[in-house]
Amino acid sequence: MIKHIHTLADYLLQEEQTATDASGSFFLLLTRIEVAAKRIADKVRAVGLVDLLGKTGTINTFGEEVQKLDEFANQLLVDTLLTSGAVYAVVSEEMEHPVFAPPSHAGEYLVYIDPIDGSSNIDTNCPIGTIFSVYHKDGGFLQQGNRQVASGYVMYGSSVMLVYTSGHGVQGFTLEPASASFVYSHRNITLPAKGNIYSINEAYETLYDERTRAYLAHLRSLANHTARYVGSLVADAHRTLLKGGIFLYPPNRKQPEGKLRLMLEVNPYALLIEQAGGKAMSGNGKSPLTITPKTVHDRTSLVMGSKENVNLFADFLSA
Ligand code: P6P
Repeated sequence: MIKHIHTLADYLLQEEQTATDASGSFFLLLTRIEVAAKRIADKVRAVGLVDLLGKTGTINTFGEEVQKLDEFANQLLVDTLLTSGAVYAVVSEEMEHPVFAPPSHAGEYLVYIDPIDGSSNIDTNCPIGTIFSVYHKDGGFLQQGNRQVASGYVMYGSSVMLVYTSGHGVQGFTLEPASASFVYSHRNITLPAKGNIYSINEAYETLYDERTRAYLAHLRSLANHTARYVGSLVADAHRTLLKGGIFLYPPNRKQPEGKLRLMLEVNPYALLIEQAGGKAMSGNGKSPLTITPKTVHDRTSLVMGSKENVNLFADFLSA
């Protein structure tokens, strides 16, 4: 029997054929993200040998130290996207303001990127990733997350995976070294309704509010729960998508608004988790996808994962 090797390009073409308003530029956009992902993966694989370890010595506009790989990945993604003909502008965690495609190449999409998420883990060989979120440009730069056309991530882990949703479930593709193609490996990723893994930075325990602390104490009283925290959102979220449970980055006294970026980290994952049958909520107990951003760099808190786990946390919040 012939085994069909279904690549990302095959899947995108198939999606385009069924889409009513297909202009072809979504195919172009995702295949450009794919090219950039392969090039970043190539550097990540040998980051210790290609002088991309460590810091650039510069501080970004948010007061964060810029890693060499952050700078490399940001420039590569910006160049690859703005020359595609599918993108109008790029918003990046590494840049204060959007960058625009030249008029000759201006396309229909706004693309929001975290070029290397988890960059503090680069030097320790822990999984890191690229997060992306796509909107139509007509809605402007401050759209609610429920207006996303698509969102996804590339995870540079023991294998390189590209996972995305365009509103028809969550699909996963694994980079096959032999063919250098992203091959369809995870069809319609769906979270279990309940999981026994919780993921939170417990070093901040004393900074969390008492209801969050009561929730954590409850989890610890359960025999079958276990804690997993990489400190790289892409890694912690990927595990949550595949195994269920709950990921929490709640407000704490030092970061009362939360740490994660609403448009660049939280909303891409809120869409993925909801498309995979899970639930996401922000500080107000509602889905982050309903928040109207004030700036492209707004921060918020995030709790996401299996519905039963997130609902139990919500019960503790409202106790
Ligand atoms: P903390 C990485 O810097 C990041 O933005 C996310 O990838 C990750 O989930 C979070 O911050 C980790 O933050 O405060 O636990 O180190």
